[in-house]
Amino acid sequence: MDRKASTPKPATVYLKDYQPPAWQIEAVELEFDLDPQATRVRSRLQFRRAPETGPDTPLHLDGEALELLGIALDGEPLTADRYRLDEAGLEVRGLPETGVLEIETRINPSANTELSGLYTSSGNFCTQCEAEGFRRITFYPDRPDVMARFTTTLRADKVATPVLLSNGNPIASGELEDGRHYVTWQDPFPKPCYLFALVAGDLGWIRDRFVTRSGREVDLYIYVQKHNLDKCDHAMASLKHAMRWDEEVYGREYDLDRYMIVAVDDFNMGAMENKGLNVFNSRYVLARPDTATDADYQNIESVIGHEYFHNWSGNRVTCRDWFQLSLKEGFTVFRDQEFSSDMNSRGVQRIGDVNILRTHQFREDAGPMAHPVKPDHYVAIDNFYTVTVYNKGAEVVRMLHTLLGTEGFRRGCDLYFERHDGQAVTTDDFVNAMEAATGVSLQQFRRWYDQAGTPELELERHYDPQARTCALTLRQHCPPTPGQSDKQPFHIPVAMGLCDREGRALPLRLYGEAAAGGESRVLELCREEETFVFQDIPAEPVPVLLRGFSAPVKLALDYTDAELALLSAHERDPFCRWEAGQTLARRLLLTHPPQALDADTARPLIEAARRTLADTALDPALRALALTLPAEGYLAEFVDPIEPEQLHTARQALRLTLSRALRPDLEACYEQLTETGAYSPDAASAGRRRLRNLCLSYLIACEDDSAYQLALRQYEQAGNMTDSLAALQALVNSDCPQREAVLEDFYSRWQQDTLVVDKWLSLQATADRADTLERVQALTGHPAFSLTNPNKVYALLRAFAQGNPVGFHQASGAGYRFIGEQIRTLDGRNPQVASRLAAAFTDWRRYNPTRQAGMRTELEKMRDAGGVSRDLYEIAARSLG
Ligand code: 0A1
Ligand code: ZN
Repeated sequence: MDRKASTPKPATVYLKDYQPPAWQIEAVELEFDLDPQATRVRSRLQFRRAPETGPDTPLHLDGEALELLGIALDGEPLTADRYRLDEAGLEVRGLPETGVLEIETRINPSANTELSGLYTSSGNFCTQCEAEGFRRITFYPDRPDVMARFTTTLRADKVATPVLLSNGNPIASGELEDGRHYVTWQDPFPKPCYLFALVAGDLGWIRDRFVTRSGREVDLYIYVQKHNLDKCDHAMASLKHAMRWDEEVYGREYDLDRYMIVAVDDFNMGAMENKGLNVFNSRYVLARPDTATDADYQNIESVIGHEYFHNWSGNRVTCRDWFQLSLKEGFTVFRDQEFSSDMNSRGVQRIGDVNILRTHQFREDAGPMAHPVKPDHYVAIDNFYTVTVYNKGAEVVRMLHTLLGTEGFRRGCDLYFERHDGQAVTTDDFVNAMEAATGVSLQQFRRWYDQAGTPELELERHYDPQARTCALTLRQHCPPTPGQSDKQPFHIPVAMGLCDREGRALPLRLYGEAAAGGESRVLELCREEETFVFQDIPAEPVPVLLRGFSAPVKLALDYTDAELALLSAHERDPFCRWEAGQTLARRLLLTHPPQALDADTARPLIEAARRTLADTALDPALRALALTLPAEGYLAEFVDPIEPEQLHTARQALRLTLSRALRPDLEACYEQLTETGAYSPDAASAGRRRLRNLCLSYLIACEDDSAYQLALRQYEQAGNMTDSLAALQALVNSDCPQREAVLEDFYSRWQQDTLVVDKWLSLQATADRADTLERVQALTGHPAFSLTNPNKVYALLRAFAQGNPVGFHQASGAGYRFIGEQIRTLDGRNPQVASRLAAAFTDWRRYNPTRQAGMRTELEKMRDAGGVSRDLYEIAARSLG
């Protein structure tokens, strides 16, 4: 069916149309009679007309998939002429300036497959209200600038549903007739409805206590399904670390008597910062050494931190409208990145964060979905929980930190929280506070919020031996993005240094300065082109730019291979040091055909790798990062068109060359790092495992029996999931005759643990085999898979579409057809998950004509399908342009 003939085009929402709310809700009382098929929701809304609002202005209440049972004003039922009900909600006319509206609705949580609003997961009730899920619970002005005090009463069967939770503190509870019971919760902080939550079910919990620095006692709870109670300790420890860190680094204390976290298996995203009652995807809570990898432990710490930090950056101060999403998300990602840096290794964290940004965000910024950190229009806001809003948004906050310094930035944050506590504000308010607290003008800096696209920086260097000066000319340019053809120059902080030919740092004195100002400094590039002249430079130096990746830009440097080798051996900034090695590897991969990537061609890289393997003074995690070849997704940014097979073959060829040339070194390093003690997820131990498992993955590239035996032995003897999974992955990607048997063994051992089964699915979806597509297709019928569980869809289908470029982009187009069909099926059940999966098609123009045609056909089918969701329509239509 053609969508245009059947369904009107979904409406676009524009930032320029923002109007403050005509009505405020001062207090809400909610009563839930919980039942899986028919939950009744009674709400009492204490409303007040805003002073600027005319007396005839109706009150609009959003509502979606609700059955209206009754409506009354100040105790009197409302007659039908006073309100109008349509698909978007309810409009009530002729209201007094203030009063109480009572509304009763009925909803069906067990039929809620979108997982937005109130739904059931493993028989328990839970909610997801961000961004616009509250309107699927009751009629309400579902916008973040309407903030109210919530009191919530939950009633349910006492045996089936012993635990009844909502935001704030419990103020009453008791028994009811017919075996039911109730609990009433009160949240003293006014909040937008997207922060509302309820959870009810038969859950177990662990409990702990945190004393804030002013001496307040806070009860901490983690609720899970009872069989998972032995997997909560790491999450609880992470929470306490996060609470302490926010006090120490930002001076922010927790504000309620209790903090609750609930883990659920069915969740569209990672986790949600509902006031005092965070709901988490169970993958970001549950960990035990035998079931979770080091990466899982790390992610749990980071997501627990992220949601906790939202209590201030998001909840106490929230967003005026959804265009301001990065106000809370960019800032909070910056905060969680810094938290992880302080808990683990700063260098490793930064390289990981830059990798995500450059592989995913740069790609988004260069494609049809490119949008500013503060978008100016959307069809479905759920599509804008993007790497641009989150990760580029965090880079923008990081640049503010770099420009203002740690103390200036902290003063700015203090002022921001002080000025706006209890308010719904904009990214401009955030920058204003930074300016007011420091006196630094950020007028031009604001462009980072409004202009999409990744700026490109070019460096020209000139050394004058007579004058002993080194002139660095920096030029910036930003390519056009959809709807923004001309860009104004950005305000770009460039952290830099100069070093001599032995790798020693040189003191930096800019022309006109009386004395050198250290060996590292931040240049501010504001115009399209600027020249910085350094004095007293005895010989031609090697410039080191973007230390710590100080700005989200692409930097073109004309380094010689010798300069790159020097930096990769001596540069003190971990990011720049790593980057130099990656650039060397990238040059090799992109300038030679795979068959030419032999030991002769790769000699400089082999020697650098040999030194790294033996450099026991260097953090093993940094050594592992230095030895990891650039990802295919990152290499793709440098070629046109993208030929996935070519990139893959080149990378595999270089891996084999390194493996053969370094075999004894790899074996020695592997043996040296063998550990026997009890598992600990700390950064140092995880770093050692990372390096050891990287050695294993190189060794198995040789495809011989001794490497297979090594991997099989590790699989059998592993005392933790990190080592077990790394061995399994090495085997699955090899031709080892036992690979199928080991895969089966893994499944039979772990089939009861849904999160471990996700790993098993992903391994197969990303396997480097000719028959992976057929395997993935077959797995959609396996009892371990379910299209209704987002984690399963991500583990199998997204892993294939986004983590297996060779399989997905196979020349026959079969990968496209398969994923396209899955997306269309999924769209009828869960549009958010469907549109996330559709992201695999958005940059179809980057491929050759045959692939373009295959991808475009699928996008057209999505866009034109009858009854397509707003979410999927927007992704498909924007992609097609
Ligand atoms: N605010 C959450 C992310 C989140 C967003 C939307 C959701 O449902 C559509 C769920 C969670 C965070 O940043 O952690
Ligand atoms: Zn967030």
